[in-house]
Amino acid sequence: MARITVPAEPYEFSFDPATTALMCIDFQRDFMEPGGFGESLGNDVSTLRKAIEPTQAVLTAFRDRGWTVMHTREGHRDDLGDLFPAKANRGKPTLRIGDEGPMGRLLVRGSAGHEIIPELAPLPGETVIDKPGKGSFYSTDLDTVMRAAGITHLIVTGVTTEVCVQTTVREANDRGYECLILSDCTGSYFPEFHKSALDMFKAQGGIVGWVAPSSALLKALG
Ligand code: C5J
Repeated sequence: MARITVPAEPYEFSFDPATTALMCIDFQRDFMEPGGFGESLGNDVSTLRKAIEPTQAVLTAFRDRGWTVMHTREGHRDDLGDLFPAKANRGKPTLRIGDEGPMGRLLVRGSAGHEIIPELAPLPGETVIDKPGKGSFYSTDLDTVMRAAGITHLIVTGVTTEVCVQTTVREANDRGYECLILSDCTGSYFPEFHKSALDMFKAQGGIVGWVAPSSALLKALG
């Protein structure tokens, strides 16, 4: 397939759609909607919602062309056997992972809050990776699935920029994947962390990846 070149920072990002996946990281109700895990930590979840519309446009572009789309979800086993005390107790929250909330048990697989928001819901045939950690490679088969599909490049969207997106991009970079992070298709509860995470990705010649707005990608696609 012909390569596509996107104006990006620190310099243009070039990819072959046949070896590229669109990654949608943790667009779950637990992070994006009132009553979920994100709000239980004291966050204003409305800050993440501006990433939805641009991500929908990129998803549509990939789906219309039949290109690879993958989703991740952060969450735990029903018996919480994959939840370390270090994660469960961090911050001494009033509600912990596994506790009952308005959308079911917080960050537990199978609960309503663990689902991806309807606006960005996976379609049949799209890979969904369930992960217990922040990074999408830790304790999952994502690397195997991507290598089997011949994927070498990732176009990254998701929440939150400085937590699961950043951890995943760093893990991907160390495994040899080239990552373009779409600045407006990611979001954080903390605008300053969003900005500094994006700045870090592209610093030092793109030490972990490239950054561009979704408009630059969509324009490059024509
Ligand atoms: C967090 C995530 N923030 N998906 N998870 O705990 O970024």
